Amino acid sequence: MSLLEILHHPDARLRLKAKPVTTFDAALAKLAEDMLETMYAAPGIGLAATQVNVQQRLIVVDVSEHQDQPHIFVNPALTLQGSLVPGEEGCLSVPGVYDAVARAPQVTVEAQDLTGKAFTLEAEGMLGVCIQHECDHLEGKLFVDYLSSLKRNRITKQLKKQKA
Ligand code: K2U
Ligand code: ZN
Repeated sequence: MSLLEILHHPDARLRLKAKPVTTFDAALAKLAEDMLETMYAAPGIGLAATQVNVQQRLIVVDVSEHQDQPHIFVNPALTLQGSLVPGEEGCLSVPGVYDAVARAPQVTVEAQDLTGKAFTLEAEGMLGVCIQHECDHLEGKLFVDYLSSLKRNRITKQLKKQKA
């Protein structure tokens, strides 16, 4: 297994739209394995392929207490249910920044596993929030995009300064 480099905002590659996975092979399984290792090491509870500069529709999530219940979603498609609820979010691609984002309380995920087999999962709570956050990454969207332009510009300036 390998640790992958996580891209940091305002890297333009984080804004690329991921493409559907069409080949379910050992390379895909290795990527998912490396993404999980990278996520656990960060530490984090979710990671999208976009964040490691792979523009494929693949996300990994593990919100379990002992980090032993990984979920792998290939080509995830979400159906959101319920009125939006605000919650504190962070992002491995926006280090050190936490702010409120409103998300749907329930989500139905239609996805494929690493063999290409389709499945459906009903998620709520932190799992539902994390899945919505990761699927935003596949669209090139970051949680800071939900904040005011004033906050976003200040965050971008701060991260550019840290990188310099
Ligand atoms: O996409 C990512 O950067 C992973 C996020 C997932 C996440 C964002 C917002 C709300 C829940 C999950 C990282 O895991 S952020 C770091 C973190 C770590 C533990 C708990 C919550 C957030
Ligand atoms: Zn993120």
